[in-house]
Amino acid sequence: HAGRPARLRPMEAVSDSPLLRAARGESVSRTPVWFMRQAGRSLPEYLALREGVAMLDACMDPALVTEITLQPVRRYGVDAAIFFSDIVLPLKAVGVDLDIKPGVGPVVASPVRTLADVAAIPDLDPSHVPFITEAVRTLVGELGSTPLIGFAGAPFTVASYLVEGGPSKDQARTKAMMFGAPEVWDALMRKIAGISAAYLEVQVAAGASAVQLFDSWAGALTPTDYATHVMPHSAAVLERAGRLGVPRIHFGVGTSNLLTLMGEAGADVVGVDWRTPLADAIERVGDRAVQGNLDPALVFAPTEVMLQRAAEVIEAGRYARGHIFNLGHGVIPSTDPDQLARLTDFVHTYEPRG
Ligand code: 1CP
Repeated sequence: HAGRPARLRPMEAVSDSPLLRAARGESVSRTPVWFMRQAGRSLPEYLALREGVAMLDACMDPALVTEITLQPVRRYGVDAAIFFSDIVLPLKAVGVDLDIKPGVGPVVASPVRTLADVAAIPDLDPSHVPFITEAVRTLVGELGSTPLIGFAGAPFTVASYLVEGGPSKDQARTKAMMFGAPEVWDALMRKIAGISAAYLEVQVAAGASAVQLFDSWAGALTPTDYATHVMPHSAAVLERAGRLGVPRIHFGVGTSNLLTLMGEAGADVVGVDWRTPLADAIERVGDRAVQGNLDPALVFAPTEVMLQRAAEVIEAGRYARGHIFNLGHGVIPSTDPDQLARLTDFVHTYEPRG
C-alpha cells in the first residue's frame, strides 16, 4: 500500500477516532494501531529527506517535521501520527549544549553534576519553541480526523542523558546522584518535570490530541526506588498534562515490575513492552487502557508468524479497558515497511474469534 493517501475522514471528529476512544475506554469499530518510531528510521522517503540534514536541525524545521510526521500516516494508514522530534529537543531549545549524534543518540557537552549545573538550565517557555507550535498547527490541519500524539521525555529518562552525558547501559552516574546527592537529584527532576510539562502544553495548545510520556529507561529501577525517587516527578508531569483534557500514555521499557506504579502516576493508557505478556500487564494496570506490545523483531519473521502473534496480542487486549495496538518498543531501523503495512491492515480488519 505504499504511497496511498492518508485516509482523511473530515466527517469524523478527532475526538471520535478509534485511538482516542480506546484511550478513554470506549467501544471502537476497530483496534487502533500506530508504531513507536514510525516516523523516521526505516522509511526510504524519510532517509531521502534527512540526507545532509542533522537530526536537531530537522526537528527545528516545521516543514520537515510536518512531512516526516505525515509519511507513515500516508503509507500505512495508522490511527495516529507521532510528532517527529526527540526527548532532548526541549533541552536544546532552552540552551543546553547537546547534539544528537548519528548512530549514538543524544550527547550532552557538559554533564549535569551540581546544584549550580541544574540552576543554569532555564525553564521552558513557549517562546523557546515557536517552530514546534507552527509544525503542530500545520500538522493538525493536514491530519484531519487522525489524532496527533505529542510527547515528552519523563524526568528519569531525560535526566539519564543529562547526567551521563550520553546513552548509558547501566545509568550508574544517574543512580549515584539519585542515591548520593538527593538535593541535586530532586532539583534536577523538578527542573525536567517543568520543562517536559511545558513542552506537552505547547503541543496540546497547538492541537495535539493525546500525549505520551516516554520513560524508556525506568526499567533500570526497582519498584521502591521508582516510587521514591522518580514517580512523584513523572506524576507532576502527568498531572499538568491531565489539566489539558487529552489522554495520557505512559511508556517504559523493561517495566514489568513498574506497570502498576506507572498507571498510578496518572496515566490513562499504560504502554507495555514486549517482555510482559499483555494479559499480565492488564491485570497490573487495573482499570486503565493499555498500549502494545508486539515484539518489534517479529516484523522480521515470516508474515504468517508475525500476524499470528499480532492476533494473540489483539485477543489479549480485548480484556483491557481499552487497547491501542503498537510494538513493544520502537520500529527497528532495518524494518521492511511492507511488513508494517501488512500488520496495520491485519489489525484493522481483524475479526474477533467467538
Ligand atoms: O516516530 C518517531 O521517530 C518519532 C520521533 C521520536 C521519538 C518519539 C524520535 C526521533 N525520538 C523519540 C523519543 C526518544 N528519543 C526516546 C524515547 C522513545 C524510545 O525509547 O524509543 C529516547 C530514549 C530518545 C533518545 C534517542 N534519540 C536515542 C536513543 C539513544 C540511547 O540512549 O540508546 C536515539 C538514537 C535518538 C536519536 C533519534 N531520535 C529520533 C530519531 C529519528 C533519531 C535518529 C537520529 C538520527 O537520524 O541521527
